Amino acid sequence: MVVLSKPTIADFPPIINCKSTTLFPVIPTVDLSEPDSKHLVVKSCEEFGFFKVINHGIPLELISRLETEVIEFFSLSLSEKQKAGPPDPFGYGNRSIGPNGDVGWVEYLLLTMNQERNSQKLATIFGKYPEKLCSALNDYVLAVKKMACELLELMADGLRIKPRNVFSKLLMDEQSDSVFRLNHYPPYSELQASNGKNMIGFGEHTDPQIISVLRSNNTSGLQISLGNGSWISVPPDANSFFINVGDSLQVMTNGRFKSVRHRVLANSIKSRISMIYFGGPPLNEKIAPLPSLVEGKESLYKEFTWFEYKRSAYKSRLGDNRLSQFERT
Ligand code: GA4
Repeated sequence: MVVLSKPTIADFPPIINCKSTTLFPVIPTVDLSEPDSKHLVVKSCEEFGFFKVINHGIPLELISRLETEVIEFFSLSLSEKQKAGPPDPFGYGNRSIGPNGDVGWVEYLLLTMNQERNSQKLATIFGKYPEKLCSALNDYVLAVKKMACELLELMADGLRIKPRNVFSKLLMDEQSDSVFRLNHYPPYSELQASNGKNMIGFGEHTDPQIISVLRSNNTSGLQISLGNGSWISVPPDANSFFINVGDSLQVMTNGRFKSVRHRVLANSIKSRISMIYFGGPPLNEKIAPLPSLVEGKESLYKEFTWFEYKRSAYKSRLGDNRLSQFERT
């Protein structure tokens, strides 16, 4: 078994008091082998902006092949990994998240969907074309993107929007600005967090894109906000995927779907590994509420391009409400 080393994290990580956390009563669970899952998909996106997918058809072998490579990557020495950093925004990052001072108990690899650029970065570590990692990545991302498109089509169907590829075409576009993230949350010793408080792995935020597809190993940590100050811990399930509605989908559905606020708490005993595909539109794509979802109501958001939204996101702090400046007043 490969033992993951802890990243060198010099000063104190963020710590929070987590009194108001509960276990998810029942996680909305969408069975993709069920012919009529679109209603549950829509209901979950409206209520939580979050659901779990089972019977997804993605071979577990494909997932574990990538996970093995990822564990091997994070087991390298810090100086080796740092050769693929700093994340600008792509590459290896340790503790620091984004360009504006956010920190977490996490190390990660942020990758573009441009395979050429990824392999150039990774080649700096592996000394040659990092074939095994890149091929596992390609196969995984292809499968997960296909599932994300299937889900987006179920959403359009469930909302009775035509054409049903109105969302999925944005991910299928050659210019789609999608991102892939590999996170390693090392265990922290109880001593590092004081008074039984929890250490923040990845601070609360919403995802800017359309849809996020997360898969983690069997270590807990993910929490979802209910919007009333309470947080719900999501029991891990390594054989399933978890779906987040992103800010762009909230806008396109004129606020009907909720971009879910979420965070990750680090675990004191076990490493958590997560892999997330963030499906985004092309940079020049105009994001605005779909006319059929505005009919008879007011449009809640101004139109913006994905490029404009991203530019403002990279000026923000992780926990900021990035959509507020695009709301119609
Ligand atoms: C949150 C969702 C994705 O992980 C991410 C993150 C990005 C980064 O880590 O570079 C951001 C964050 C995320 C939103 C605000 C900005 C940008 C860090 C940050 C402070 C890759 C993304 O697309 O947006």
